[in-house]
Amino acid sequence: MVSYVLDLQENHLLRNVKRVADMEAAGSVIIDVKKGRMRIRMKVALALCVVVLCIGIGVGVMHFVEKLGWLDSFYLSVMSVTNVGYGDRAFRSLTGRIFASIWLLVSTLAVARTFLYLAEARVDKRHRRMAKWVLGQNMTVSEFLAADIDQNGFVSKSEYVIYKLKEMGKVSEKDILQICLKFDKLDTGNCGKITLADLMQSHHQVRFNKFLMVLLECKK
Ligand SMILES: [Ca+2]
Repeated sequence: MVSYVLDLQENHLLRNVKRVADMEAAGSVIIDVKKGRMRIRMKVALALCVVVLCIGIGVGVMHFVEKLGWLDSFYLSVMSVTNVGYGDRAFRSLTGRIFASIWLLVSTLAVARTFLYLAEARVDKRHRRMAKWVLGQNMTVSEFLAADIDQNGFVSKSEYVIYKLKEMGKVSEKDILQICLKFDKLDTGNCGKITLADLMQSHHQVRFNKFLMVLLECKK
């Protein structure tokens, strides 16, 4: 009976979470995913544009200030921006060297950022593919047994959500353990749920501890 009531509460909560999410997104869940993808692509494109701009500026300065040919300018610019730097060519004029000290700093940061965004895009793509694969899988008996965390013979909606999140690699066993420990701390009545009374009690306890610490410091 108790577990039936708890399940009813759980379903009600999950329905509410879904309804709030629906209301907030107003049916834009898919658009949000697309937006996320667009944002990462846009970041990569912008970072690449900055790198190309850095190479372009370098080519211009080397050609007009250092009096190098277009091909040599491009070669030295790419070598410098990509931090390869064979050292077979260098800036000779004072203006060129002053420019290089700032330009190399900016372009190195731009290249580093581009690599960072490229890695981020790759990880994001892998996560999306993983999520799609996990959601497309049907549940086997062994998976059912693994998903039934409290081993009461059935998989509740929250157990299923946790299991799928774990499979997607979005949450680890360690994270779940830490959350469980935090829950147990908040659940002062040890009844398997956090009540308003538990919350008030823990707030009072924190305030009381702070008060004690202030008192002790005053005495010192
Ligand atoms: Ca269960």
